Amino acid sequence: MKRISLIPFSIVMLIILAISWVFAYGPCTRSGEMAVVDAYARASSPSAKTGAAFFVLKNGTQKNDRLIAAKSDVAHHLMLHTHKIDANGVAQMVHLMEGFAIEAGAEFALKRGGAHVMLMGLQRPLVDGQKIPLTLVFENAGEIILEVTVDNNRKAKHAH
Ligand SMILES: [Cu+2]
Repeated sequence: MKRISLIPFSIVMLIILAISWVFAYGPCTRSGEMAVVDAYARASSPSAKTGAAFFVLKNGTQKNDRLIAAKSDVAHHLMLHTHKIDANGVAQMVHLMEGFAIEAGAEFALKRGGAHVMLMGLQRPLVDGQKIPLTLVFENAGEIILEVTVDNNRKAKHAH
């Protein structure tokens, strides 16, 4: 009797495992959604009036998308910046009016020395461990509201 009832149970468990696997690791990262991972913010220096936020965007949707704006009450003005090397070999920050493109199914990483959300005119100091609110505005995905942890000591992974 016990042996017989064990077989259907293991089949049910296999089906549950299969379904949960599809949900967890399906064809896209969280299928159908724009995901924001590994977000952190830092001040340019301890007394600086500017800072920056970094994160990785994972476009799990079927559409090419674009981060077109960022909002937060922590700073007077937020801009989408990237770095470009000028004729003298000096890195210059460039304001991207068109924002950051994230193709369908692709990732886009904001990182030190590259693309970043510039926080201009900080309304309060960025203290390590504090969370700051950040709203990201996408062309297709709409608004994503997140909390970003301040980490002034984080080392740049791929800074030039
Ligand atoms: Cu900048």
